Amino acid sequence: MTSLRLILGDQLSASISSLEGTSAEDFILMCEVMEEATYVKHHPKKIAFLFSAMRHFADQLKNSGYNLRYVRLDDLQNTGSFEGEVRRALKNSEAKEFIVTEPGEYRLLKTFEAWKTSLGISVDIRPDCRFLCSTDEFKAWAEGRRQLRMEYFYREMRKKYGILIENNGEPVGGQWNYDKKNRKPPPHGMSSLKRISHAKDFITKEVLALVKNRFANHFGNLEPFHFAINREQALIELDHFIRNILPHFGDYQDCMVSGEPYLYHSLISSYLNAGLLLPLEVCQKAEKAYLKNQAPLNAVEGFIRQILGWREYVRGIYWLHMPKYGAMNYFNATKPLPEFYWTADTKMACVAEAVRHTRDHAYSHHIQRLMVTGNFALLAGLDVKQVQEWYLAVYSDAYEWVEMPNTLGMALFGDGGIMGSKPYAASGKYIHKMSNFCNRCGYDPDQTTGGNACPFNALYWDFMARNQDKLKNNHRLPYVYATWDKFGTQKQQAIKKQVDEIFTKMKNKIL
Ligand code: FAD
Ligand code: DLZ
Ligand code: SF4
Repeated sequence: MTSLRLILGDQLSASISSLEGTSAEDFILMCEVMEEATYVKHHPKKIAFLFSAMRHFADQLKNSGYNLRYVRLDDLQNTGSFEGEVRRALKNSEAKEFIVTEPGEYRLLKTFEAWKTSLGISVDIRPDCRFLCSTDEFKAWAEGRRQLRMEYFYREMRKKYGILIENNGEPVGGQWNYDKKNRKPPPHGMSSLKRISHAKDFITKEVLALVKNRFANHFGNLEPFHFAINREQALIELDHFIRNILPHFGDYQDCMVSGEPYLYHSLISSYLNAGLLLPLEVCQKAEKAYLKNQAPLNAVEGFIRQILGWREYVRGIYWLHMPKYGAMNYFNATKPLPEFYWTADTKMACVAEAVRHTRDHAYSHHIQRLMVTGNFALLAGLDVKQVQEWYLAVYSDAYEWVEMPNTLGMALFGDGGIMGSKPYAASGKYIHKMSNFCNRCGYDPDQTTGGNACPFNALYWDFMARNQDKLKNNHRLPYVYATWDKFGTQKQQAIKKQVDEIFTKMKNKIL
């Protein structure tokens, strides 16, 4: 039976399940569509990366003999949507079956499922086997558990894939997790190692011109553009990371430094999420570096945990709880997203720095996403939908399956504790300890009230106080409430007044 097979922009892997069993008369469809490029206003670097990677992958498939139909954004007949393009491709075709690998976003899964009744041919939605834990497997693991803690899930995954596991089934080194050795504050003068920059070929130059022309009103700088746009280049970046940077990954994983967006992070999330790299090969390469004494165990274990543990876990959470997950808002957070998330125009040096990294690179490392922009949004009670939309738009690695649990669950505790045992709320003291941002800030991280007190401090206490009914029974927070009580009425009122002033400044765009 002749089939039409759609490959999405984040399904750029030769092993994708939608290609399995393709025969000579089948044809493959890939399309650049406005609907996908604008359902949130994606960062221009993300659009350029995906379009260039899609065009390179299409060429690779053509060269391998696939019968490929590629629709460019500026093709005159482009209807602008997947549905329009699939229907157009089906016209005058013999196809009796539509095949697609399950998408990474719930809204698209619903679209494809609806086609089972509306498309007029058979529709086959196949599992995405690039992930290391299927959605059914995660569901089975979650069944009957009161709490879905990542750490226990991760141990199961280590055993399943035999990664950093001794012959007797015990973890290499005797421990499952070496985070105690990580999380060091940044040493004075810390800077990162040189990163790889890829030369732009004709395809990428064409895409850059297209994106510059069509998406000029999206937040973010398109150039300089240095992303890998095919598997070969992504592998070069991965190997460079493993050889030169991975040895330092663990120690300084949580550091933040002015003018240093990357530090010792791998920068591979966009490549993994689009399918240029596969999670198992990345974990195995890192494990090999440990076995060959090229990187210490705390670094390698910490890195592997992010991919084999966190990445699979957040996907499991997303599919387990959608669509209810998307509607959660545990703290009823509804304050509008302040303009400085788009302009970096704030006196808070930490927030300005994180937004600048985001604008310039479509990237900001995990701790900046979590403990700066995410933490501010949590403490200030910013609207969870607006915050999620921001994260989905501004990062080149963002797709809802990974963005939503990280933003709503991890950063905003909007799921009420499905992902975390307590909110990642922190005062300016944490940021001061883990970064050098406060040295260049107009605010003082040691002050909670007063004209130049760090806004994170009063906001932290106010967050705890105003959500006391929801958090007071949390077994990890009694000391926080004991301290709050010890403050006494006068100090508590001063903090409340400080917070009112912070919100007024935020409204007047002078925070
Ligand atoms: P490294 O620090 O080098 O980590 C290695 C790899 O581990 C990453 O490439 C990534 O694939 C994986 N990883 C690490 N942490 C996580 C995590 N929490 N969840 C899933 N995978 C993880 N990651 C995305 O891929 N897309 C997103 O849209 C996204 N949104 C986020 C939003 C918020 C609020 C937060 C706090 C985190 C978010 N993350 C997201 C997770 C994490 O911040 C990024 O994966 C990481 O910063 C990517 O940079 P890197 O490749 O240099 O990662
Ligand atoms: C993110 C994105 C963008 C910007 N554009 C396209 C596109 O034009 N064509 C396409 O196939 N995919 C695109 N994508 C990726 C999809 O949004 C992604 O496949 C879904 O969100 C599912 O994860
Ligand atoms: Fe951020 Fe406060 Fe430090 Fe300024 S003083 S950089 S606002 S944590």
